[in-house]
Amino acid sequence: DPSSLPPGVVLLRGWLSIEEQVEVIRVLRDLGKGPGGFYTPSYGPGQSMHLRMMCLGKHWEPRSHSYEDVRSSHDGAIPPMIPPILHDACVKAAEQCLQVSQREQGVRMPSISPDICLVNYYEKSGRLGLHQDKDESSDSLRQGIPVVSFSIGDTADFVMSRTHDEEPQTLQLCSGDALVFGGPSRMIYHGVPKVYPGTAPAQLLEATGMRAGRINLTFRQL
Ligand code: MD5
Ligand code: FE
Repeated sequence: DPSSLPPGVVLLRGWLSIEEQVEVIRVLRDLGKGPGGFYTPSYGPGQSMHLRMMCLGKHWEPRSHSYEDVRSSHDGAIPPMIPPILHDACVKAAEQCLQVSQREQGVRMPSISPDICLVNYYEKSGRLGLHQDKDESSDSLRQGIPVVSFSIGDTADFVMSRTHDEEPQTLQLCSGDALVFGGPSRMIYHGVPKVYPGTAPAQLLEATGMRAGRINLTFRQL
């Protein structure tokens, strides 16, 4: 029930067609061949994240919770630019979500001009603990500039809660879904406790040769 989502959170089920999802996978594969491809981020010794990541536009540095021009704690690679096709898909999804949130939730959110796209790759046991996205500028956070995300591949449980103690609300994110968080929900706690292997659309696997796993793209304005 989308009307039960917190104000500023909008879910567009099946926003990306299978053809668009296939194109995104192709673009990411090409980028992954060069420097700046997928790696396992780590907060420090013995503190690796349970996913692989590729940063586009900027590097997100877990050790300092900051954005940098190079992968300083990893290999010094410079992140690839955000390809125009992904940039445009982000802006288009955001525009639709802003309309929906204004109409259905009475919430006004600014648009987004994305500076970074984090690509998270979750394998079978991939997960992401409960956290807030708060490494962007105080201006960006204060204005509630939304974060836009696209899910591709296996279905995942996604949890969110307004405070650390409240019982989280669980949602399933499926291949092609777009999720936007902004306005009063920009600082909401969220995480990905579980992915369901083997749930990706057969057409996507056939067209890409993609194996099990979930890809999530999040776009942010710094
Ligand atoms: C994911 N990614 O599925 C998750 C959630 C991340 C991250 O949380 O920080 O890379 S995608 C939905 C999302 C994205 C950004 C912010 C919020 C939710 N939020 O503020 O709740 O890989
Ligand atoms: Fe996050």
